[in-house]
Amino acid sequence: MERYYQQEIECAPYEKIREIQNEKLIKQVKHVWDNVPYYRKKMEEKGVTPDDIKSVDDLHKLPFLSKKDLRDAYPTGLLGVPQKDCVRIHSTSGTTGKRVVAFYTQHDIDLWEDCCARAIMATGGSNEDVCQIAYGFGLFTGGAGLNGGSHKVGCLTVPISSGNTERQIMFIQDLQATILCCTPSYAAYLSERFKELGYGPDDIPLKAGIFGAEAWSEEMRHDIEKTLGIKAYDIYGLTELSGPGVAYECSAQNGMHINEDHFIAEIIDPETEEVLPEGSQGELVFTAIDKEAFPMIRYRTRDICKLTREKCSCGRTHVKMAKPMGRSDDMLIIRGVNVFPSQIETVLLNNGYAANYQIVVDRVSNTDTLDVQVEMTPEMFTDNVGEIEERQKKLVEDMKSMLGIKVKISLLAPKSIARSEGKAVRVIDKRKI
Ligand code: DLL
Repeated sequence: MERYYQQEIECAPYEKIREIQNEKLIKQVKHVWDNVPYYRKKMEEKGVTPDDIKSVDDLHKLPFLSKKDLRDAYPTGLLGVPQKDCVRIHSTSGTTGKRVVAFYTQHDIDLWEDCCARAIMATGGSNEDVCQIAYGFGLFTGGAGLNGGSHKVGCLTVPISSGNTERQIMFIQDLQATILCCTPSYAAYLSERFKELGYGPDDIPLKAGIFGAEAWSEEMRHDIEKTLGIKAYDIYGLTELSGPGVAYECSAQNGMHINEDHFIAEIIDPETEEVLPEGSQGELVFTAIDKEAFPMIRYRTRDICKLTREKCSCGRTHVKMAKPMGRSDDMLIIRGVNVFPSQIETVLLNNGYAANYQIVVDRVSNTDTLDVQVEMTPEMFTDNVGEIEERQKKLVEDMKSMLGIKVKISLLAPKSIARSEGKAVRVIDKRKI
């Protein structure tokens, strides 16, 4: 049986969603014009006023916001309400430049937690469930967002945060946790530990996982599902827009429904900034239409993906986004060819490797080099040089047909790459150091 948290809106006819979006967008543009001088200036520069925005069809007239704007306006320059009306901040883990600090009123938190509650119920969750939240708590939005959603659903919530893998396993077993929320790379690590400790899928009480915050492949989904004996669902979001729950997967497990009563999604060509027709691949842009404190309009996420509005078997009507290929800034340009780490992951997992890999990029004598370092699984591990060479050769060939370029493959012993408890670091680009 399909479960919904707010069925009426989750399954509303498209016309109804559009009506809500039109109404909220008009109001939001006025709110920003009146209260965010930074964005008002951008609108004035583009020669657009709130009177020009009568429906979603006029969205394209509005200026974009980018990460650079967020840095320039750091920390409070994009606030839409007096700071005394805000009740919380969260922040990105940005390693370059200034972090993004996002502000929330109580109303903003409430809507965000509703989105997370929708995501939990879309996996079949209910107040019968024990929901273990192994995303980090603190400035990162993962822990707090799903914690709030889990409360709204009425699950018994285990706010364990990330890390301490042995304790995670103890709680899952002792409290009979049924839903696990964490990054996919941490879920893969937990699967590995369960296996090493001799637990098979039938010994593990979990039935669903809600995994997001980083790109992960279908192959990784299958591996985690098999080892833990669960259904693994994707969840997407970003700090600037609230956190997890901007979009989430349903029982169809083939793309994430965007919560369109709160966010309007567009796909643009990242070079020309032109809006692309539905079904095209490009950069995802979001307008948050009912956030008070941090009202993002046409925010460029830099995530590359596609949108589709096909009828979904779950009954939800909100548009779906495909798994993002990665961020446009994760895209590597190797000898002029565009390479996404997720493509490399697909080749590795299709060849029976686990997602324990790292990509090292360098420039040697003016030529880009790409070295894929991947652990052999304990079953593959051998000191037979011929066998290792065969394996390397096979991966070089498969990478060539996936990426169109020749890469170097280094096969490592099991456990040589550090495991991740949050977002995994997949790429080391020495060209930037
Ligand atoms: O990662 C929010 C989140 C927490 C989402 C927990 C899901 C679960 P940030 O740290 O601001 O927020 O990072 C946002 O992470 O622009 C994407 O590039 C990436 N990302 C998030 N979810 C996914 C996903 C959180 N399901 C950035 N697949 C986004 C691929 C994702 N990438």
